[in-house]
Amino acid sequence: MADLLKDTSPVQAASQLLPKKLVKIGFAQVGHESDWRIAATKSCREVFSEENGYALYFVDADNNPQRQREAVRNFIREQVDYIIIDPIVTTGWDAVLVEAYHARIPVLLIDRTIECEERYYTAWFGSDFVREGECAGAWLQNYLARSGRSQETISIVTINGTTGASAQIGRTQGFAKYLEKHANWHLLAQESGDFTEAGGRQVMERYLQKFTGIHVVICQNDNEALGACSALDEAGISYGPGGDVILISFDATRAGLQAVLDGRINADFECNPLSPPHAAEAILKLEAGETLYEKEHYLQESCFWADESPMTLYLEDGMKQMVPVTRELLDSRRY
Ligand code: GYE
Repeated sequence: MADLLKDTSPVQAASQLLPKKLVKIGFAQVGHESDWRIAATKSCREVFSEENGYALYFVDADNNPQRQREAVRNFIREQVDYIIIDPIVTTGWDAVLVEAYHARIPVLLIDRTIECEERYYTAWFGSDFVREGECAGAWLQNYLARSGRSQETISIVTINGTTGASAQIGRTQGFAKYLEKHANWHLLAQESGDFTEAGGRQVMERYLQKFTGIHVVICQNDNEALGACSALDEAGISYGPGGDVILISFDATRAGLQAVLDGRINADFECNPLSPPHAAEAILKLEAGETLYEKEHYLQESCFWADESPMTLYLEDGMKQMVPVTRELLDSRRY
């Protein structure tokens, strides 16, 4: 005991007895619709743990924008220190953001974005969804050229994500640039599968009743793609490399990349779910009294396919190499 007191001043000793002040975080999560979302939630819980000095108020809005806005209002009432939102849709946020602003609670956005004045959020960490859509378009263009099908009429259907989500809007816009370039590419239909496996399956079933000779199916996430696979299996239609239908997906989750490796999905465009550690880093800076100068922060992402041969995508703002999915690559993935 005496030894202990020798090294520690009475003030320090007393402060060590006090519980550490936890930083209160309110996180309004989209829901639990996909593998990607589960990975994002897991990352958030790991990063904002009590052990790391946080009290996390976590709300799963179950894909209901109204519920998500209410969650944020409750965070304001609870006077949390920071609010993190992964907004289901881009619109409808004005009033709530103004309330947070007047309550002087910094708002951090992760993953999806909000259409609002910049002053209403401190920073955003997420993906370039337009670029993801462009990558999918550039890949299809190259793939068709390699298969000697550049001049063929190509019938395309899209299974979109949740309507009005920035991920849906961006991926659609990015791919649309390539649709415009190719008069022989025909978009037969685009319906929302709500980023779920059940949604993907139902939409694909409807498409198969309506259309014959679909050449390309674009699913805006892996869960929808897996749902589409079930519908195609049931209809006895082959897909993936060597199949009748080219299947394109987004996210590159473990299940998605496994499907690439298994020859079910042709190409998968990564969307990185690990933005919570970046948000935590920003919060540490704010806690230390630092100013964040940059508002928008894009995460690193890759484009995957099962082919080992090199393929370069030439995009408006640079190049991207397709990465082959191998067993080793899959084993080394964090989510
Ligand atoms: O693609 C999907 C998820 O917002 C980027 O939401 C995210 C999307 C992701 O449910 O799997």
